[in-house]
Amino acid sequence: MTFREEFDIVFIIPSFTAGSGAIWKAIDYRFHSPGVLALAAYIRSNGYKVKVFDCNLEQIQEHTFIDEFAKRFKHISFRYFGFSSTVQTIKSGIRLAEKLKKVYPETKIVFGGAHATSLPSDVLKNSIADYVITGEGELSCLALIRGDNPNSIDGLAYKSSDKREIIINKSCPRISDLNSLPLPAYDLVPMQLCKPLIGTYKKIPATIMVTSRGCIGKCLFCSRIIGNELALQSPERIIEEVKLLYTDYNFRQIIFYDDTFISNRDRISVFCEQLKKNNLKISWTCSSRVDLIDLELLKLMKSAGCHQIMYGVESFDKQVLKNINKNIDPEDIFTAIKTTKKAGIEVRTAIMVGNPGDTAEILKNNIKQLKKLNPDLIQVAITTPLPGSALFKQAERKNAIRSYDWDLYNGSVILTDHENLSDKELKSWYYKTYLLFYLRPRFILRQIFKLKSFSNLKIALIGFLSLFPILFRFLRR
Ligand code: B12
Ligand code: SF4
Repeated sequence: MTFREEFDIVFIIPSFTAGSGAIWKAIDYRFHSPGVLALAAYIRSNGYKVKVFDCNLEQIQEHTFIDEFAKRFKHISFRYFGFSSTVQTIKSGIRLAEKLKKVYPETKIVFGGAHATSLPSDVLKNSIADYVITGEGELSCLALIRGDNPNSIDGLAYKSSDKREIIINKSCPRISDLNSLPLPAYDLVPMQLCKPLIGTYKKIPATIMVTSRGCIGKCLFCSRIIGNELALQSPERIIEEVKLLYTDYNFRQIIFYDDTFISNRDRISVFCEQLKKNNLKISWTCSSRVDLIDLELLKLMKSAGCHQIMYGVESFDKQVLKNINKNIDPEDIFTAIKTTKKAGIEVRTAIMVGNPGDTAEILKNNIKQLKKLNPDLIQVAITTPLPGSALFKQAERKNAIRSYDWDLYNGSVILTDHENLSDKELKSWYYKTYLLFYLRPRFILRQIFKLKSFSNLKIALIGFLSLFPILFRFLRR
């Protein structure tokens, strides 16, 4: 007789498969899921037995998934399979759940994460999932595993016993004290497989961390799945986690993936001082809104190892910024980029093509301003009605969504008609923004001057080569 050890849950992160045309396909990067590791640590700290199977980090494809799963967990049975989802992994997650259910019919299936939170009914209707957990997972998932009655679990959505009805309970109260959560369960995944996106790191090995939850912004295109209230880890808690990654996992670069890392000036100042005091020689990057920084803070950040900041610029047009509820002024953008460069920190900017109100003139001016301000890197996306965003709800109300094939929601596909620009024009501006920015002598020369080692050269070459698919598509049009 074979002994099977019973575990309570295995969290499964499907592999991220960018759709065709996505720039990301050309540039390979992969990380663990900070949210799942936080959740796994919390469930484990409450006495339950947990595994994590991160197909994204381990690059396990769908066709080998079942064999890999059976091999890895040969002597283990699970009470729950917990699938994490984003818009880009939901289709694959649903297929993997079906495969697993065939082999392990007794195990209950629960979905969580950004996509399941945004469209719980849709996920329950279109999959064999028994449950969906919306928002932060800790409290609801613990209650489910503990065996609480489903109708008493806040944040839970499920099918009625006759499977005819979908019941969505009220949302779960937010966790206000993030310091009370255990450190993420990094030991449950092969962290050494983390691979950063080109241009976003100075040292390797590199990984990501998230130190806050929620965002007070109300941008039209964004799915704020955790909500508008901001909860922050203390600087001491951030340092504790950095130390763990530095000492036990040997990471030398941290990419802070918070929506806005700099939301509280004091938190960042103390964090920087403590990094220096603890002699943690890491390089790090983060993101910020353009209206939250000043030269003094930036200089302190630089002295503590920050070498790049990502700003969600989206557009340089006052009216477009208003249309997308960004609540910033083009002047704030100019000031932020100039001040950041003055402090010696690299600037990465995200820009969008196809926002409400965009015209050819506006998109042309965006490129002009980008060239003038000359950030170190730009990232362009076609405005996408991400499930969970106000833009998605608006488009749904107008019956304007062209496709619900979630694999297409990758930032390079046009999914709704634009009021001023044809598909052809939008695509053309999308490619042109990349090409006219990167293929400039000024940009290329700067990259050459920055070359200090063979690995720098390798990074620059990969970056350069990744422009070819864009150039090819642009010329083919
Ligand atoms: C870190 C991050 C990444 C990392 C890691 C991805 C990951 N799987 O965590 C990387 C760089 C790889 C990444 C890539 C992408 N990302 Co991203 N990313 C984020 C970011 C900034 C933070 C995520 C985070 O850690 N949040 C904090 C934790 C606490 O929240 P959480 O991850 O949602 O997890 C909690 C709950 O959702 C829940 N939960 C999660 N999984 C599960 C599973 C079960 C079973 C249960 C019960 C609960 C549960 O419990 C967790 C703890 O409370 C979010 C924005 C945000 N603020 O959430 C975007 C976000 C998740 N990303 C997004 C997108 C679009 C992408 C990309 C498609 C972008 C691209 N074109 O490349 C890719 C897709 C990657 C993928 N694997 O699917 C969107 C998803 C939108 C949507 N509706 O699905 C978000 C919401 C950004 C946005 N505002 O629009 N991303
Ligand atoms: S885009 Fe950034 S600033 Fe705007 S709501 Fe989303 S996370 Fe907040």
